[in-house]
Amino acid sequence: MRTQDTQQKTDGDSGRRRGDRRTPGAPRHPWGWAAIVGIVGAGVFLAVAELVALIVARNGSPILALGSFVIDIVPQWAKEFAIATFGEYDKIFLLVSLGLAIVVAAAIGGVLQYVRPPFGVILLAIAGAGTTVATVTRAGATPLAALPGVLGTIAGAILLHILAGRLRRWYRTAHAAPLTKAPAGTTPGGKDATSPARLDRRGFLRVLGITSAGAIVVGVGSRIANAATSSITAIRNAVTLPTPSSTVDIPEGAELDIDGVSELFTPNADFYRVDTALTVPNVDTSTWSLTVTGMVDTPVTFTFEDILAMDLREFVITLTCVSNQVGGGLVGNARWLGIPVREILAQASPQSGADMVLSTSTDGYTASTPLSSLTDDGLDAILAVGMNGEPLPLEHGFPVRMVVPGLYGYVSATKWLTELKVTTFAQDEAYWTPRGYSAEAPIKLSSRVDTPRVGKPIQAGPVKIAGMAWAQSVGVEKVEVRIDEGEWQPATMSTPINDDTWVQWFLDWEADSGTHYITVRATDKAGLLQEEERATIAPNGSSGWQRVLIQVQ
Ligand SMILES: Nc1nc2c(c(=O)[nH]1)N[C@H]1C(S)=C(S)[C@@H](COP(=O)(O)O)O[C@H]1N2
Ligand SMILES: [Mo]
Repeated sequence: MRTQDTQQKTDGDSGRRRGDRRTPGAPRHPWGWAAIVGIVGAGVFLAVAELVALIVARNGSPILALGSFVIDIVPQWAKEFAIATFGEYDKIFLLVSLGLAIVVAAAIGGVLQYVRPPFGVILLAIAGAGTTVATVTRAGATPLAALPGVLGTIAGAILLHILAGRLRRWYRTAHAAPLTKAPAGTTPGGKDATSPARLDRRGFLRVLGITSAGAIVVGVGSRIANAATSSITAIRNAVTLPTPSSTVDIPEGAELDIDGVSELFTPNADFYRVDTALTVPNVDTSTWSLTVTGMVDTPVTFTFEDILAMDLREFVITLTCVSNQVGGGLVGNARWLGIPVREILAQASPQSGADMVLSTSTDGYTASTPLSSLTDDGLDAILAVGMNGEPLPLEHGFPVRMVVPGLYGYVSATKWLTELKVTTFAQDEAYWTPRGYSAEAPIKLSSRVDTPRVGKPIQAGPVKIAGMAWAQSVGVEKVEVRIDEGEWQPATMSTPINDDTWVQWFLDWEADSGTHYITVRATDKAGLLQEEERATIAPNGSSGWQRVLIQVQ
């Protein structure tokens, strides 16, 4: 057995007092470490909260909510003092004070958790709950704004518990070490890296190091990403769309007044979103440009200002995703403000031999659209800057996207558009082409039932069966409904706005109690009857008549 003395003599790295019962690897200042543990726990809380805020609730950043909350409750004299003393730096003063307060509180929490578990965790939970309340009570906060605070608190509490536990173990082993026999083959004096105390120290420091580094990277990264988006939101809010030089007439009877049927114009907030972007691309209009390249006589580049200065018109086009299942909701209709792509292409003079335009997004996504679909005089394929009277929402392609009537979104509706390359199908391939989807994909004529719904029993008596039908670029000629195995009955259609938009339809039905099947099918203006046979979404869109099972009570 080693003696205390030998150990001390041979341990060169500590310079401890003689008679000190600590052994190599023992924490000199457990309080200091405990405080650091608390600060790292709080850091994890904030980092996770920022990450969750970035993903689900942009306005749910606890640190900013806390800052705003403090601004709201600070008495007037303190505000005036801050402004008088720090002038325009008063917000920075606030944030720095808030930061210091958090650090001090977190350090106390760490020490508490070290000496009297679980009081540190309890303190953190109280702080987390307070922060969450501050976040969800802010103006404009959604219920989702509670998630960052809640998940952050859970993550912080777990980390605090683990780290304090490891610190305690390290401290205990270190004190017990003199009584522990060193494993055979180890050098005296605890220089040996495998002494229990050193192992515990290493374990503690490793977890501490990884979590603090992780918290800094995740927290700072998320906050920056969130702030960048907020600044793009500000840029978007500052965009004034020009008045369209022509608008689309909405005919009488274009919209039916029936409960449960989809609105004729899909509100932007409800519009389906489909893309490969993990986070919504943030495109700054001042640096954005659109280039027309490839097989053209004169490549041209447009700025956002250039586009806004063009002869922008209003178009109503219904967009559809190839991934829409029979009866599904990946369809939406909007009033777009834009300019026909053919007018943009004309400025670059496409060369003969080209048959495709490869559109590229700022995030590298590409779509291949037949050149003819973009240049055809009878088809208004557009570059859109506005959607239902607003600049494009960030998720829907701000500042500029394509919208092509009659083609599925993946081969035409490139969002965050930045390049149009005039080329050939033989030479270039779009994002989805090598991934099992057709290079060319016209939207399949389709219809769906919106009401009544599966799983929502209805009362016997008069019922309005209603839904939507679309056959973009061709137009819907008729919609028919069949109850059970009865005759096909013609449904009444809303007056179509144009051939590029969907229509609503309804059928009056005297429902008798029991179980019934409602089947719907449409016919387009070219005389084509909707395909009865079911097809999967790959490679070029689903098909089949929707048949819904209804319970009548
Ligand atoms: N940049 C980019 N644009 C894109 C996509 C994408 O993944 N990235 N997806 C496309 C697909 S598959 C569809 S259906 C439409 C959907 O447009 P929305 O999200 O505005 O409804 O966008 C198209 N444009
Ligand atoms: Mo899609």
